Amino acid sequence: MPVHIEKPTKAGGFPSLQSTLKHVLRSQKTQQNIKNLLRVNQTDGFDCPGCAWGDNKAGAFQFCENGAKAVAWESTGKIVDRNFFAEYSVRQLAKQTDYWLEYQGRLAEPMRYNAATDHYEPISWDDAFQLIADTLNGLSDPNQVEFYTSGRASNEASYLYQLFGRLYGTNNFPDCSNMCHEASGVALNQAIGVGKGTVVLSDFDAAEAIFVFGQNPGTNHPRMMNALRKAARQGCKIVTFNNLKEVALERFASPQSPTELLTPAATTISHQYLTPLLGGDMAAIRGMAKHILESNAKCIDREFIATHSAFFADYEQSVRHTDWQQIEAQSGLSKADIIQAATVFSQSKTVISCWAMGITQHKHSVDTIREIINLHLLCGQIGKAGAGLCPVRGHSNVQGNRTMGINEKPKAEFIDRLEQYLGCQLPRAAGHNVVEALKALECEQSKVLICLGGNLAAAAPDSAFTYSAMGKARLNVQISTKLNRSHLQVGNDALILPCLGRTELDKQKHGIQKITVEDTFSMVHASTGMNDAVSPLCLSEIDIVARMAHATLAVKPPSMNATSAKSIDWLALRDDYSLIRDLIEQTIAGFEDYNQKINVPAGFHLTNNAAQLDWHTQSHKAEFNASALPDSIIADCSSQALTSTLPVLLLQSLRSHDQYNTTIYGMDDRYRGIKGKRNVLFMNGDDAKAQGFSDGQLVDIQSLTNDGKLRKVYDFMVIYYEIPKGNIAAYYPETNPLVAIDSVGVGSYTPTSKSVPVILTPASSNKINILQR
Ligand SMILES: Nc1nc2c(c(=O)[nH]1)N[C@H]1C(S)=C(S)[C@@H](COP(=O)(O)OP(=O)(O)OC[C@H]3O[C@@H](n4cnc5c(=O)[nH]c(N)nc54)[C@H](O)[C@@H]3O)O[C@H]1N2
Ligand SMILES: Nc1nc2c(c(=O)[nH]1)N[C@H]1C(S)=C(S)[C@@H](COP(=O)(O)OP(=O)(O)OC[C@H]3O[C@@H](n4cnc5c(=O)[nH]c(N)nc54)[C@H](O)[C@@H]3O)O[C@H]1N2
Ligand SMILES: [Mo]
Repeated sequence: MPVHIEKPTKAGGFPSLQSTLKHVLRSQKTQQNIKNLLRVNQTDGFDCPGCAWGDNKAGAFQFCENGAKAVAWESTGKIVDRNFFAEYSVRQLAKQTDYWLEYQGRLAEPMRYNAATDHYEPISWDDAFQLIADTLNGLSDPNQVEFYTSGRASNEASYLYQLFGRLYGTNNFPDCSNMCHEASGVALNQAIGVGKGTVVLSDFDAAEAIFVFGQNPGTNHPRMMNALRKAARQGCKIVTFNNLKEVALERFASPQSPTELLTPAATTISHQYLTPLLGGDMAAIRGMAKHILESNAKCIDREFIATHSAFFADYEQSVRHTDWQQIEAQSGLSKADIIQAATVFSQSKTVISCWAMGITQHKHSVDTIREIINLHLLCGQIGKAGAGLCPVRGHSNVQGNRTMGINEKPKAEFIDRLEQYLGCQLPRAAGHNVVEALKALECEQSKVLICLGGNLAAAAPDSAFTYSAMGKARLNVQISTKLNRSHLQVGNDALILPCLGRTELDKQKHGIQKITVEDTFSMVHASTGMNDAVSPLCLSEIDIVARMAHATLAVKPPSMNATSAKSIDWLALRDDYSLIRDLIEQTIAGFEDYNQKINVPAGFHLTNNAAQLDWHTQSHKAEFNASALPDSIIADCSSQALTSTLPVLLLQSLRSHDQYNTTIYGMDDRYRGIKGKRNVLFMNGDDAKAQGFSDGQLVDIQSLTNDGKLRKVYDFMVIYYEIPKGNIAAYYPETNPLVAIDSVGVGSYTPTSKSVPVILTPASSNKINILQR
């Protein structure tokens, strides 16, 4: 029977408000959450734990529907304590869905896994820290520990965490960025000498054109929709490149505009909407550059190229050698459409390009982002008001984490300054990223896993491999707010350390503490919680990290490599976070007068050299990249794809409107018309019919990889959908078992979760779904 999907004609509007209210009511703390929402992103309020988009702290509501879900999800009345864990064994919990696990409430006391009973049991905080210290100090090599970080940790927490890890002796800092915007950091660093975007929020007012590549802001950065809506209404031309027709990028109604809220009225967002094939953006952008060069368009900024750039001649030649046939075939777009987009680019005095996971999670992501940068350099579209590059970050402080040194490959200058201050040597060899960390755990070269937030088990690729790797850790330490699958990957010993969330008051010896975060525009500002802690046994992340460090490093000389290090008073830093900021000020460039500058409501901007046309690259210029287009998108991802007898489709794994990464808030995806289910497969009707699949039929999905291992998920419902032929889409994390651990981006090591070659078969009867077992 055909599946009836009701895709709305516009995004935002009244249903957004309804949904906000529904989630607030469900939190069981309605009054508090209404108060919470009024404090989101306000002066003296807390930073929204949703996404990393910036705001101007200008009064009015600064939250969106999905920010409200994130706040209400954290600020719930339900708790998970010793009674809960006495009731369920780990084996029983592992059979539950991700939604069920997190829905049980907030983790409320520290717990230790008992392998004999298969239950988590209470442990005192002191004993937990002692266990960590004893385990770490019993290892023969500091590189046997993996220090994972997810992007919600504050600047203060992540700074202390990296300091602890480095003084202990390792650069093993895998983080969520490795699975997210890593390719952006790599490409931007190579080309312009800084791994961050060059624009600020006000640039969106001054742009004549905005290009949005591979991003779904209606769901994942809803506050960005206000900037896009305002720009569109001012006549700015927005050009979207997205594999799917995402409704918010077509028509958006601001919940803050009475007419758009209450009538069918909405603002048309995209001037042009292109639907390239998965992984085909590099070809499309190359086509734009080719048209601009071939037509010798006026926008070519010869002066900028001569003064500020290197390797233009190589690039020009590479573009001339790329033929239109390959461009059209690989992008799936017509030459005419590409020329239309190129014309918007070339005729606009100021252009911003934004991008997110649709660009970064492919095999050739680094080259694709280099091509976006090439186009901007060609037309001098960087370092002036209204123009520049904007990788739109995901987690609310993921950019700040990197600034604070959460990086498995720290820059030499960063280590130099830390060493100078500390008076000791720190490790310099590159540590492990996420994929390397999992592999090291799997072969038992690494023995301990510590996670500052996040849900590595469900976020990482190749679930079977990841579960096995995490289960081999001698000790698995999870610092978390909610129960999730990472707590269930237990071998010998594991700890759940419950922490405060953003919304909660953080009281320490020296009073109520604020923390700081950095948004996607490099604005650093303060955040203060307002609710009482969900349980007196929850500690702040900073407290937990400081006490781990204190317990571990007190008995040994700091760092197994270090000699006469300045001693760090971890507990004093924990008592007064302004002392951590003083330490940051002394050891990281750009944080002068840190404590004073965060008293300003909107905070302060970290200097971006590239935005000032100061290029910290090898050549001291902005560098063009002359890579040729990949030979083939599918075959580059899997050699098996060439010999398959069944049609090979390319799968992207993406987010629904009701989830935050591995946190599932509900079963709907309103903007795509999906209700009550997540095991759906968006498929072109012609592709489906060619294989005899009817709308609503259940199929199994098997990925084609290089190692020949069977990776399969079961019972996905085919939904006939507007998507380019040859491409399919399904939700993450349900499709993570399909992404092979070795399938990573060139130069970025990011799992290629937006290009997974797969084959489909009618649903079979014998299935063992790896996700819940
Ligand atoms: N509510 C909510 N907010 C979030 C998150 C969340 O899960 N929920 N996650 C946060 C995090 S960590 C991140 S990184 C961001 C993620 O934000 P997004 O990057 O918007 O996240 P995805 O859902 O992965 O969406 C990818 C988009 O790219 C498109 N796409 C996929 N492949 C291609 C391609 O090859 N070419 C083109 N042109 N388009 C493509 C997809 O159709 C989809 O619209 O959001 C952050 N904000
Ligand atoms: N197939 C596929 N895989 C992907 C992606 C994809 O698009 N497709 N996207 C990738 C991306 S972009 C990312 S960023 C990663 C996400 O990877 P992670 O950042 O590791 O995962 P999250 O789901 O954001 O983590 C959710 C958990 O964080 C904890 N938490 C929430 N708030 C706090 C807090 O304030 N403090 C602490 N300590 N813990 C907290 C809760 O316990 C919750 O269960 O997944 C990646 N994996
Ligand atoms: Mo992300």
